[in-house]
Amino acid sequence: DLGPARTPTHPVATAPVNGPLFSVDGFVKEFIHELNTAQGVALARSSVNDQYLALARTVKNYLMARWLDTNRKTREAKVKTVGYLSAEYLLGRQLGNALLASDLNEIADKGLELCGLDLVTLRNQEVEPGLGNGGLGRLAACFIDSLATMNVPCIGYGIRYEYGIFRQTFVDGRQVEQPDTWLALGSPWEFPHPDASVQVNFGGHTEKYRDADGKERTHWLPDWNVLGVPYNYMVPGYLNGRVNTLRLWSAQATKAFDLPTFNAGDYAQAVRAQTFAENISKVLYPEDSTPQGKELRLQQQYFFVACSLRDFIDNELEDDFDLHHLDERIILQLNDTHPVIAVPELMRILMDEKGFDWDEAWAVTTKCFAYTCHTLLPEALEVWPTELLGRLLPRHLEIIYAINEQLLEEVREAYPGDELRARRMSIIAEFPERGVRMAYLATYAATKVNGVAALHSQLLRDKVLPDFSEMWPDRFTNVTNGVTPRRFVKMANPKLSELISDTIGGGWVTDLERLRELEPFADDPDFRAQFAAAKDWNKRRLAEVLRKRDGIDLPDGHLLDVMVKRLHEYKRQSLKLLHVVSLYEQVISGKLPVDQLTPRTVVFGAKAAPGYKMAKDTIHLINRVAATVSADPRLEGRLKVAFPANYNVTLAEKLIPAADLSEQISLAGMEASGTGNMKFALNGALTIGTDDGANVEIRELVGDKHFFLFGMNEPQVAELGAKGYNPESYYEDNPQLKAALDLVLSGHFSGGDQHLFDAVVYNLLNSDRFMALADFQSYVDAQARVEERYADTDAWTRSAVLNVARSGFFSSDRSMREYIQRIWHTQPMM
Ligand code: NTF
Repeated sequence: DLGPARTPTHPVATAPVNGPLFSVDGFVKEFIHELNTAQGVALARSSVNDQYLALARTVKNYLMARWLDTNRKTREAKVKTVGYLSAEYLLGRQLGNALLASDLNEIADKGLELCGLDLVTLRNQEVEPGLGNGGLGRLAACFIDSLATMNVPCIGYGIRYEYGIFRQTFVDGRQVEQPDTWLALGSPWEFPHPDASVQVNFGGHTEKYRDADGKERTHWLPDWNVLGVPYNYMVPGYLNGRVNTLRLWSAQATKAFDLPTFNAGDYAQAVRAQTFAENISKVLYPEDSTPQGKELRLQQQYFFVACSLRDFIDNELEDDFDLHHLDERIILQLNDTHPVIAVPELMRILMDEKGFDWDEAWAVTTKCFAYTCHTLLPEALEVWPTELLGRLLPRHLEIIYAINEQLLEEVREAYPGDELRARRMSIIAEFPERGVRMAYLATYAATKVNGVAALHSQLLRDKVLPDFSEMWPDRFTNVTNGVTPRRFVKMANPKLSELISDTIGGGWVTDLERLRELEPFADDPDFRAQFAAAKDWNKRRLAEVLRKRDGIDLPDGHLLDVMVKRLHEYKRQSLKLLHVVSLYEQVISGKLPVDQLTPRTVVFGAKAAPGYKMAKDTIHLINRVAATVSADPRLEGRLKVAFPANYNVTLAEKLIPAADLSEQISLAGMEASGTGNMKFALNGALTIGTDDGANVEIRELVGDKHFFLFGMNEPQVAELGAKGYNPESYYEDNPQLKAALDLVLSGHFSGGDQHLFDAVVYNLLNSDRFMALADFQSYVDAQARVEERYADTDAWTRSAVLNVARSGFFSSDRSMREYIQRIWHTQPMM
């Protein structure tokens, strides 16, 4: 047992080895130096952006010596490293985390004050790097934070998108996407190393030849290539002196431009190759859970994976390292199927470049990869058409075919005569077109395959990969997701953190199970009062943010009911909306006296994939309902709906600590895990949720009494589906549901237009793939229980305290410990 993350040896470990002096004076000196020399301005003439950049560089300078030290020690120790391969890292702002990790908050605060500046203002200047879509990318960011804090060597590999997840704006209530120009004002956190660029090849064909020993070998003759330029980012551990690396790749043309063509006057043609190459890392694909099989996306995937393998083999290992032992030095974690092309790439390197035989190469490859699946939706499992894959990566397609032959041979041997099974398990799908099932390829090649919550891992075995789990049961395991307590409690919720530390000491930040020690204080009225005061402070802080950022007024004293996550039908924002519409309808129709309504503000935050029509229509409807309900005097300010645009990590850090109620209402069996659910519980919100994903584990831990469960469970969903689901019957049989839907159909929220929201409403009435109508009554009933508990302030706060005290399990440190012990077999460094 590795035990908890190492406790900080502060202040010794935080004292810089070679950096600026760890004092207010030392800090000010460094800051002014950065302002003058890197920004080239005097303090008196500097802009807030100058000041922010100088501050960021100052903090970076403090971390620098530790980073270099970490790199040197890790190299010398020749230990096994985690190579986390992820197409997304949703990092959030860097400054606050860097200050926290290096214990510089107080010094920076005082130092800046001496300069007449304000730390909060400078922190707000930072544009977050939004290099991910949602949970999958944020999970990667939490994991690398935990590994650094636990002293585990890790390199995060990914793509330096020039444009991250789009900036969402609303125009007349509809989502309009703007490019995310996160690099425009400068990016002080990155270190480009053009000198360490690597070449990545594409296209062309393969040829067979005989090597010196007369063995037949293959050789790829690509017809175009690009350069991958590494950009390094620091990943500082919390107060432990370790700084790991996140290495993101940017694509560049191998040749800047074609001089003869330029001289001949065809400027556009002269830079064509450059534009083409740079497109590869230009923009993050904005689809969450539903990938688009676009050629550029496959280019991105191969690009970053090829760069990363090359980098590790050529630059991180010693020159004379024997690659037969590669697994002693790296475990490559595949974050979903996006990096799975790394499997044939490693086979290609070992065979075509290093002269390994097939069996030798396969033996090494299968020890070096582990695969995490993050979904259950069939449409989210990537299948690359062989036509496309063969055109872009001909050698890799050959290798994949050979891997598949070997797989099918194994299957036929294990299950003689079961040709159907062989066909089911084939990595190559034949319908609707010939394609490579990346999840099957990953599962066959990996040492371990894991889902991200207990229920999800079970369904993964039983429903998504049943044949594989039957054949290789030991390969499958579960690691329930977690979130970093540094960013999402300590940093985002300073008042609660202070209260916790005052009560049980500060050790919880790296040993989150210690929150258990808070349990007895749930019955202490004094503690509860302080706990409630922290929540109030967070609400006031949120109110200020929303007023400035969105012009939204948050009423005082309301139950703050929050649903923030990507907009997806399976997550059922429409179910939440139906509840709101129903409350509103009951008041305006006189069925419910307004003074019986629990004063409530419902906050939505959600981006829709730009091409996802139903999701965008749902956003439009939410905005129209928000405008109508919030403006209706009959509600006497007792019900308000707010939908701040552009929900991102930065907003999450303000919203989550302020929330009373956390909405986790996906149809059972659809949400792989969820991680927002964990963040809310850890910040003292109560959950209203289905028996889905990690909700199941949250409820088990916090206790039924402190969790508002509703809806069908997964077997019931399966049963209803099998029986034949008829959403309209729920509409006909439930007057409250009918009235809510009829109000939308009447044009009440659309200025009399009775058809504006037909797509949303008739989708629910006629198809309702995610059974929102079936769960409506149960949801409404659960909301009534929420109101009852909320009316009893002491009981509510008691439940909230117990949610915090019992959620320590959901630290990403614990997730990492499980990966280390059951999957990676790596060691922390001392
Ligand atoms: C997401 N998957 C799941 O939808 C979430 O439930 C889960 O918490 C996160 O992964 C992290 O594990 C995806 O985004 C994707 F792309 F895999 F569908």
